[in-house]
Amino acid sequence: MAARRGALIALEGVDRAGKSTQGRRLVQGLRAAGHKADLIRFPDRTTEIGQLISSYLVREKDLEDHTVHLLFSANRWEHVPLMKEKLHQGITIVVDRYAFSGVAFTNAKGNFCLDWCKQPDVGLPKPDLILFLQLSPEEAAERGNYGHERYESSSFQEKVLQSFYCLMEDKTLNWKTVDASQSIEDLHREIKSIAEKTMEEVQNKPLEELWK
Ligand code: ADP
Ligand code: 2DT
Ligand code: MG
Repeated sequence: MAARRGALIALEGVDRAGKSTQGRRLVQGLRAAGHKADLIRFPDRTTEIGQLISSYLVREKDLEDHTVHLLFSANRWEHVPLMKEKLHQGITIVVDRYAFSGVAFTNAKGNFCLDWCKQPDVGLPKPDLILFLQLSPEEAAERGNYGHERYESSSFQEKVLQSFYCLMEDKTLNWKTVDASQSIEDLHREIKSIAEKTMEEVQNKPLEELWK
């Protein structure tokens, strides 16, 4: 029998819902429980493509909208060979944002349909679980003001949320919504338990391709 594989777990949600906090905490918690787990943040601003994306987000550089959409996708694709290798070695990969942020943010610009937005990411490793951290705009506001990066405004974030809801209608994907207003530790416990259940369920199943 083939060796057990790791699970691919994506964290999505509105700004300040706690994706980065929970991503770090989940990998830490899984490792402490004896699992092999790694974290990837998308965009990964450390690669050459990621540095271009970062200069766009901090408004140092203007990039045409199609171009930047494709760069975000390329920034995922450049990780795919290593992601697949790790998953097949039994390492669970937690991704802080994935193709769903890619689609939701570009679609929120208004002149890009969901279908066009999805195409560059078709065939990426399909997440076994997508955790959507749900938080009301009021509660998010209590966690601090928006920064100065592109996309950080409440009107734009509301459009992003509507795009996420459209993507969540796809029942071929394993979306699970969690209440992100809980304390960091309570939410961590809930997320870790859902993650471990998924890891158990998919360990002998083949890795699938996204939107294919
Ligand atoms: P995201 O990556 O979704 O934008 P972060 O993990 O960076 O969110 O968290 C945004 C801010 O909210 C940080 O200051 C973080 O410490 C705080 N925070 C995260 N989770 C919680 C929580 N469950 N309760 C209260 N504050 C939180
Ligand atoms: P953070 O680094 O704070 O998560 O912000 N984005 C992200 C896109 O527009 N497309 C994508 O494919 C991805 C992964 C969301 C990153 C910002 O970049 C946006 C917020
Ligand atoms: Mg974050």
